[in-house]
This record gives sequence, C-alpha cells and structure tokens, in this order.
Amino acid sequence: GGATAANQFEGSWDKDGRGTALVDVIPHGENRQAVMDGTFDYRKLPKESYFPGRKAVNGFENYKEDIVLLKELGCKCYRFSISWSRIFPTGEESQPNENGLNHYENVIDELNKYGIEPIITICHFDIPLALIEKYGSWKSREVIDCYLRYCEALFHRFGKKVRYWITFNEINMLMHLPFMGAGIRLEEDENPMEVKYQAAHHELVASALAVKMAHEICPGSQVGCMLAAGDVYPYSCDPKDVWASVEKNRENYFFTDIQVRGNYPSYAEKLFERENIRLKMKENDLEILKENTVDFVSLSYYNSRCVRADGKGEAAGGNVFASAKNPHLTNSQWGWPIDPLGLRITLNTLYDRYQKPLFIVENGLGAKDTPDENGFVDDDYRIEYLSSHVKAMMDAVEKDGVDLIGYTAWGWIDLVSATTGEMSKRYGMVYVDLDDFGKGTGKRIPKKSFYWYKNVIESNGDCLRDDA
Ligand code: BGP
Repeated sequence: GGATAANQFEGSWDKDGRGTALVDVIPHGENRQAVMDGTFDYRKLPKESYFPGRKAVNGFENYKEDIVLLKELGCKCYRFSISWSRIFPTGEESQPNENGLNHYENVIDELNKYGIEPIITICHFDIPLALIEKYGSWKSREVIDCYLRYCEALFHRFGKKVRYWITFNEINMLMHLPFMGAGIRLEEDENPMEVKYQAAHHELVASALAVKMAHEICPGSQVGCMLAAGDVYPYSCDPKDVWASVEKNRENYFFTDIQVRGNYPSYAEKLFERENIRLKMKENDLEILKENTVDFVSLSYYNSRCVRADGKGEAAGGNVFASAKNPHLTNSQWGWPIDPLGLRITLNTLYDRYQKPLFIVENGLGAKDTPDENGFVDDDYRIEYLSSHVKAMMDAVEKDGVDLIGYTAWGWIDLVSATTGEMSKRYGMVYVDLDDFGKGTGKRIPKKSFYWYKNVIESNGDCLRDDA
C-alpha cells in the first residue's frame, strides 16, 4: 500500500470549517527547527513567514483523482490521517463538524469502492491550535477527553467501514520534536524531561482508552500504536558502546513497552527517580494502561542509528534522532543512512520483544527529482532503495518468521517533508508539480518507480527474487 498524512498532504487549511491546526504555524525556512522542537514561539514568527502545510499538495480537493492513481498503482491499502481540526475545529465543540466527517466518509467510500483497505491514523503530528493555546496541548490532562471525543466521533461514523486504526503517529517523536510531535512548547522554567514524560503519559492513557473505545464501538477493529523505529547500533563491540545502545533503544521502546505490555518498564521507573521526574497520574491510569494494550505494532523505518559511548566522531543525519555516523553505510541526499538490513534487524527486535503483528506504515527515500520535458522522472535511486527494503522485509517474514501484516510506502505521492517543509525532498512514486513555495500546476505524473511498484504488488514481490 501507500501512506500519506493530512498535515503534509491535504492543504485546504481553511476549507469547510476546518480549525487552525498545529501544522499551519510551522514555517518553512530558518525558524522551522526551533518551532518544531518547541523552543521558539510560533506567535513571534515574522509576518512574511511561509507555512507549506497550509497548501501542501491539495490532497483535500484532489482525493478522487488521487485514489484513482492509487488504484492504478495496485495498492491494496491506504494509510492516511484525519485532520483533527476538520472534525473539531477548536477541539471542544459539543458536536463534530459535519463537513469534516462528510469529507472523510467520501474518501473512505471511494477507497472501499476500489477494494482499497483504509488504515486510519487518528493523530499524525496534529492538534487543533486552540487546544495548544488553551491547555498547552498534551501537557494537560484535559486534552485526553478532547481526543476521546474526537475518537468517538470517528468510531461511530466510520466504525463499520474501517478496520485498522492507529492512535498516534510516531508517538516517540514527542521526545525529540515536542512541538511538531505533540504541540508542546517548553517554557524556560520547566524541566523539559518532566514536561515531555508527563505529556507522554497523557498520550499513552489517551491511546489506551481509544483502544478500549474502538473495541466497544467497532467490534473486530484492530488498533495499533506507531513508533518511529530504527534500531540503535553500538558503534563498536566495546561494551560501553553496547550499553549506550541499550539505553538509546530504550528511549524509543519505552513507548511501545507500555502500549504493548501494559506497564511502565522498570528502567523507566529508575530513570524517573534519577532525573527527579514526578508524573502526575490518576488512580486508575495504570489499570487503564494494563487492560487496553494494542492489537498490532506499526512503525516507520527510514534508517538505523548508531551510538558511541564517548560521544566523539561525526554525527549522522536520519529521521530526527541524533546519531553517530555509521562508516559502513551510505547516505541519502539529506544525510539519512541507507540500511535495508537494518529494517530486517528492527523487525526482528520488535517481534522478539512483543510477539505482536507488525505493520510497516512508512518507508521510503526522500530525494531530489528532475523531471524530463514531459514531466517524467526516471528515479532508479528510489527503486533501488525501495526494492532493497522490500527484500529485507520479505526475508524477515520468510526466513525469520516475523508476523508482518502490511507495508505502506511513505509518500506514495509527493508531499511536504515533515522535518524540512520542502517539496523538493520527494518520496513519491507520483510526481506533484509544485515547488518549495507551493508554485506550480499541482499536476500528478507517475514516475518510473510507479510502474516498478505496480509490478511488485502484482507479483506479490516475486519480481524481486533473484531467480525472477
Ligand atoms: C516521519 C513522519 C512523516 C514523514 C517521514 C519522512 O517521521 O511520520 O510524517 O514526513 O517521517 O520525513 P521527512 O518528511 O522529514 O523527510
């Protein structure tokens, strides 16, 4: 299948009663990073700032044509997210916005018409701005109820047509880009670790209650968590490096450990003691976490990571998290390591740890494309990346016995990059004629990788086998 998210795909930020959302205040350019990591107040941005998410690639209005392309590509499922502020513009209305529900109903009906299974992310780097301003977003417990009201509206309306739900995209991103991940701005007098873990606790309780609610309202539904995955390797076999990798991996697995196993891991309790982090919890929170674990574990995988205990050496790029440069790997144009075997390793780690079905809901290569005079992109580099990763996934299933329920390529169609805000960092198998400032025709043109992926799906991966 293929994946997108409302915040980077839809645009139409002020259509049909949608309220202002987190993504609408994340600018392009030099202030982007500081706004995303919660250290720069978006209200102080210069007036002329450009906000790429407001237009994105206009997936909101173009959904019918885009779904036809998805069908032509042969996709069996489509992972997309719902924009929370299209349903509850300020997050606190007593009734959901009918226009918003209606839009997603049309999308789901269109998908079902073509036999494409919808996989819905309830919250993908998204929250109504009003909840950020009033409550400080997930810092406050009040937001749990707002989220659950939003979930209830979705489950009631779409529960009969949608089987797979994901509660939060890359829940661990909150620790690295708190504003983009969860709408959290850090004030000077706050203990950042405490604020982030408190917000995480609220999201984890909200996620568990959403699992419970989905199971009650839509029997048979499958609800998953979602992790920005990619194992952290030790830089060397020095036990100190190995230990550093254990600790780094725990920073991420903290989230899934709770969502899958239902309790705070012992290492986290010790960390909280050491760092003087005191979480405010309600009496039955731990019971809620215990009783409402997820049905599957979904993940994004772009690259593996690496750590050196001495903190020396060159740093590497990658999906947000700081990492040491791995000398055995080559990198993408944005400096993200390319490591297909790392996908097999990560899938095995997750499956060994949890024994739950896994779902790769993001994987892809961000690269610069140069269309020819007809707009066609010959993207062998993307084919190479995807094919090596699909092969690694096949190995995990066929040679290791990992229970994998799906794979959706990230940005099957070009969209705005989450971290850089650029259009020119393209992931798609369909080119969208728009530049970094939203200029262009918006025309969709299948790339070479489109025809390649169609063949992969049609042959269920057999065309990638060595003897094919
Ligand atoms: C993940 C996000 C996506 C997506 C992807 C690629 O972290 O869930 O929203 O954007 O990374 O990252 P980027 O767009 O920054 O290249």
